[in-house]
Amino acid sequence: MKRNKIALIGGGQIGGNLALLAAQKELGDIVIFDIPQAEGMTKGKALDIMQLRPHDGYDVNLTGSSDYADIKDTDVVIITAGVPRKPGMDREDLLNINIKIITDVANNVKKYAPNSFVIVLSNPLDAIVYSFYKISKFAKNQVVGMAGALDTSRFRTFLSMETGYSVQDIQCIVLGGHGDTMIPIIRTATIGGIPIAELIPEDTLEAIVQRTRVAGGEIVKLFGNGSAYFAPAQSAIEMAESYLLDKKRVIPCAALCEGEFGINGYFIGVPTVIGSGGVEKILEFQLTEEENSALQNTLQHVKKTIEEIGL
Ligand code: A3D
Repeated sequence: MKRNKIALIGGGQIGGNLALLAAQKELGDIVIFDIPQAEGMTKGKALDIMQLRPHDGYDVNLTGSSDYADIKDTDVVIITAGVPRKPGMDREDLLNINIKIITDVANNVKKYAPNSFVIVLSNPLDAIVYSFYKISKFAKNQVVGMAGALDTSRFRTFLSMETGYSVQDIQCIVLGGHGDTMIPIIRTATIGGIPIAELIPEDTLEAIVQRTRVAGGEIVKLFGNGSAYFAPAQSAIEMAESYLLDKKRVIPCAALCEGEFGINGYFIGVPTVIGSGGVEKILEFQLTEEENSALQNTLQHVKKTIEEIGL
């Protein structure tokens, strides 16, 4: 069987961790791509990870490159190219810089890896994934944004920290745009199958929801320079793995809605099924009036950013 090939566009903090995780899971051969000024760094990271493989015995090859020809025939492309948030900067501030970058990336991915499944992480996420889709003209099932997987794991983490119970047994879903307007759907959250509202007082729960909304910013502040990278990388790998192994995991992702949840023509965080067909399905379910108006609110933010891009 031919080994899969994974291209990481952007070999920075998340890119390096993606390479490590993809190698450790033996998802396929890995190309770490970055701009020419960072070519040495991509080659260094690739070689460093190559040299840790003997410890665990996983047989995939890693290379670094700044030549797009090296991503030819890739199965999965994960895009982190861009600049991360700095303290005081919100995701929208990144827009102008990152839109230029995604235009270049989309044109090259289209040229060299037209059949790949593309996972976008660059911020502002909902707008950048939309731009990639518009510029590349890829099919809608081929393009997805990683956000909900991370937001959900943050929510689960905080619930576990509060209760002391295993993260493994905590289930929940976070919908909407990737930003302060995201919507953790509390009524569907469970711990070991028990509705969470039965286990955690309302005010504590509200504080956890609020912390989840600003969890990215909390890490930006702590780092003082740059944004989270371990958990974002793991979240994207989960999505890539579900595609490559046709697992059909149900993961909240920024997917193109065409009528689902009353949203038309925008990428926004919704529950998706990811399998060998890419985004195979968006799982729609009935929202309460309050959840629906929160979703409309988050949609307005996404729309505003997209209007600024003018695509
Ligand atoms: P960083 O370590 O700076 O890596 C970004 C890399 O992109 C750098 O190595 C750059 O050289 C490279 N790059 C810049 N321009 C290009 C280009 N034209 N082509 C290819 N590569 C290029 O950042 P990071 O890895 O910490 O974060 C990457 C992105 O992910 C940022 O936009 C973050 O805001 C975003 N991010 C998203 C989430 C989500 O949950 C959606 C979470 C954390 C970070």
